[in-house]
Amino acid sequence: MKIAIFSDWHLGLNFGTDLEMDSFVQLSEAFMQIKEENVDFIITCGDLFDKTMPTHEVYYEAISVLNNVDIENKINLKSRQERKLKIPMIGIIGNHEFRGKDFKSTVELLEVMNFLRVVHADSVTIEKEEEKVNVFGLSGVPDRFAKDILDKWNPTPKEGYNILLLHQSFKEYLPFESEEMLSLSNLPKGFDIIANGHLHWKVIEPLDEKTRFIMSGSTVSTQNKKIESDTEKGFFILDTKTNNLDFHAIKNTRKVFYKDLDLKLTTPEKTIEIITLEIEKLIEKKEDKKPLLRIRLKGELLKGYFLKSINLKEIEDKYKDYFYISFSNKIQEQKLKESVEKLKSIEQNKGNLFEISKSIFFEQISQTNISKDFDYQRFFDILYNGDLSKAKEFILDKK
Ligand SMILES: [Mn+2]
Repeated sequence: MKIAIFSDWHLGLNFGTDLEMDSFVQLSEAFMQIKEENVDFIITCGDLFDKTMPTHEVYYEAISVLNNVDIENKINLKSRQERKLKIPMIGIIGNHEFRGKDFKSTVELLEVMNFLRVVHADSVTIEKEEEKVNVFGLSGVPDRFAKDILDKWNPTPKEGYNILLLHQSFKEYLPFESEEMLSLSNLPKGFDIIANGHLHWKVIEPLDEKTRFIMSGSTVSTQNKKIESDTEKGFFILDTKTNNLDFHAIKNTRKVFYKDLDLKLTTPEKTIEIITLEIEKLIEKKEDKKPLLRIRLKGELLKGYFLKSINLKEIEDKYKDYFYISFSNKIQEQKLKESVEKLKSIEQNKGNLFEISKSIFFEQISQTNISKDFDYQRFFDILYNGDLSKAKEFILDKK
């Protein structure tokens, strides 16, 4: 059988902005490409919608896209309510849709409209001619429970080709270590394909002789992450007879540029200059659709300069005809950094609190326009003793 494997459509992403139709347009384009591939059914690994409770406008666009999908249900795939589906599609619920077990999710709403079959801690078997494909699915669960739930459910491959759908974080793909997250080594054995959603970039990783772990990634660009900007948006086509797995990039997607700028001891003017230079270099590359430009800033401002002087809005406005620019600004002020370090040293040396507060006080007050012969030491002592009326008198007297 031929199967299209998707994840993370995030329908309704950026709704209410210029980019509001991207999630729908790119998914429609993907469905058109699938039509030519003559697939038997579609798999989707969660996060079909971006918001837990989308607006009617988002539903309207989503249902319009699904109504236009032209893939005949030749395999007689039915929903859990035993109704024949309009699209032969199997899916799980992602973290973006989960509302608690007492509530219906958007994916279950699509199921009751006969657009897909939901599998949660369950499996469904598709038969066509001599072939059997078993699709097992577990909707996205909180990472700290994932291992226990998976162990308890203990999905066991059956006769035929076996696919497992998940929507979880995996240690191997995230920069931060967390004991709570699943690791590839926790995955059950014996499956042909384990398809995961949740992480928005493409991955194919052979786990052993038999099993391949795959992530299709999102069909629309969602995050200011280099890894997401580096891989194409698309879906897999799996042929269970040949075990062939091909990634298909979606055509006409909006291009994403990504710039990582590490600025060592800079000024606000220099920062703006460097960003402008980088943007000017990209303007040369003409694109059909106005591209996204994601800029990540790191580094440190020279002493005496402040973050509020870096006017990023000005840059966004200046280049708004060329790019949709979004910034992630991790530049630090010296002041801020020093204060953080001082606080750290207070933590380590609580006995010295008096001296540290005194030195912070002197430093701050020396930057004001109080006259040079002002007796900081005495003023500090008055404040330290909590005599505010005397402190006020002391200042008024000095004026
Ligand atoms: Mn997602």
